Amino acid sequence: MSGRSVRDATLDVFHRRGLTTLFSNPGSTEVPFLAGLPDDIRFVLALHEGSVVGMATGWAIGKSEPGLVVLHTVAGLGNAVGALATARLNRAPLVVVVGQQDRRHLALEPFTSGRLAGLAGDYPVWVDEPVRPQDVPGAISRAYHEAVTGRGPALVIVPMDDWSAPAADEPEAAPARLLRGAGSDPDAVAALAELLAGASNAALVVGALADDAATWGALVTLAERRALPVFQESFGARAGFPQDHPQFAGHLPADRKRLRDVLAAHDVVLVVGGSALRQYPYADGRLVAEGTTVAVLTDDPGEAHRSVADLAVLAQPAAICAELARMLPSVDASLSRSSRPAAPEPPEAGQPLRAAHVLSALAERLSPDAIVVEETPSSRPELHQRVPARAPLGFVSAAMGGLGFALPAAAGLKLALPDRPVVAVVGDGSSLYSIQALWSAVRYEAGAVYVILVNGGYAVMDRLAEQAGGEAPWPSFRELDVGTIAEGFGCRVRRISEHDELLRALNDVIPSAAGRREPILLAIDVAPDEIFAP
Ligand SMILES: Cc1ncc(C[n+]2csc(CCOP(=O)(O)OP(=O)(O)O)c2C)c(N)n1
Ligand SMILES: [Mg+2]
Repeated sequence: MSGRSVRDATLDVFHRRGLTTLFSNPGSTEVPFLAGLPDDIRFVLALHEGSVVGMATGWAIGKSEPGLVVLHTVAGLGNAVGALATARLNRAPLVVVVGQQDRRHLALEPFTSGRLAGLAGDYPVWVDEPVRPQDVPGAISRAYHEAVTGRGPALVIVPMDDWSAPAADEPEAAPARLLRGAGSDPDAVAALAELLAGASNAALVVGALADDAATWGALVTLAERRALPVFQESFGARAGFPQDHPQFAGHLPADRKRLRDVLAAHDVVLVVGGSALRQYPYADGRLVAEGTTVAVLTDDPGEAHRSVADLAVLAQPAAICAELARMLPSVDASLSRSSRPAAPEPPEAGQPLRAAHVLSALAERLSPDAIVVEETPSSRPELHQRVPARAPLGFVSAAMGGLGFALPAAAGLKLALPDRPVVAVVGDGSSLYSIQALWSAVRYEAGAVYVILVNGGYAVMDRLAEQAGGEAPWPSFRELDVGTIAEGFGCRVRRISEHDELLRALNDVIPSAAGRREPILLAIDVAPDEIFAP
């Protein structure tokens, strides 16, 4: 034995792996680890575990490396499950340490003990209950690798007495350094090249896994060289292509009928960094017209395996696309650029603002490197039309639609990337699921701009109820004052209901958003959208 404790050895792991920002909401079972935390580990408190994990998820997405989370036994992990599922679907690597009661009386099921291993279901990429206290540091090192490889939360459950146990003087069961292959396989390139070369009118569809600088670069070259239109998958969590590029052809519809229509002209569809093909409301029939060949290129096994495709290639998209662009001859063709809707006229006197006013005025002022975090269900299609993602991370949203992601994730993104403007566009209903994240944003100087579209209710749910032909039993909440709630958490608020106020506020806030350290919430009264057809 080395004279060091399991806690000492774990802190070494944190330092070696760069896990030096720790997102948490602590409880008694975590006190033995957290009390007296060294100064070089930055502790970030969030006031609900959904916000803890949401912030860490934003941080991990922004940094492209694991975020560190410490959760409090059953109650903490239980509160975090939805956010952990979102982290998994958003492919955010997280190392999650979950506290547990003292090993020595777990058999007696004391207060705050719990059955933790299965609580988050299938969503963690790895769950470990180390057999001995001495295995904890190695398990956390392994969790780091598991989180990156599996792209999601890796959980290590640690009984509270483990921290003071003596560390073992033995190597960890995890490699010090792990390299992942990123080369392009010649057979895969050849198969895709043959498909594209033989097509008379091919198209690309990009998914969330194409959202990195290398893949954007390779896709731009490929699309330009082959004159390929590029569609964004529907309901993706990230943008896979610059949406202001002439080859960008828009977001695909979220139902099969309209999807078939949009893709009808294309004999080959190559999906890059996504599955074939992501949808939202169910509709009958095929995804694409008969005779259309569908290929998928992704490094996510699940995405490759579930695709309705003639060919799926499980490989790194960036390397393969760069190679395809290099080897395929260039094609001359002019493409008609998909046009963006013109800014709407300001509302007549006495008429309310609409989401379109806010989104087009926002888009005019956003710098190209802005990170837009979307959680505005009824106006998401409008946001796609009016606010193009122009740089990697230009668009971020919750991959499976769980509300409560945007507020904490925007704070985490801003902490990770303090020099980029971070603007969260959030529905009033959505804002309430993790509203306490505003306190953390203020406390830790995460200067995100929160644009809240206050339409007084769950507009999207109301539209869906209309489409279902029944009356919505849920009420609206016009009287609910998000601004006052935000002020209660110490957040600066501007309330807006007129067009000139809107422009003034955006002029004051958006051009300087990159340098903000203090979050601000713009509570903007808008009329509910009347149509929802994503
Ligand atoms: C955690 C969670 N609970 C419930 C839902 C279902 N849901 C989807 S959209 C929505 C309403 C959103 O309201 P708001 O943010 O005000 O947006 P609006 O529809 O008004 O644009 C609800 C309740 C969900 N997606 N996630
Ligand atoms: Mg609403």
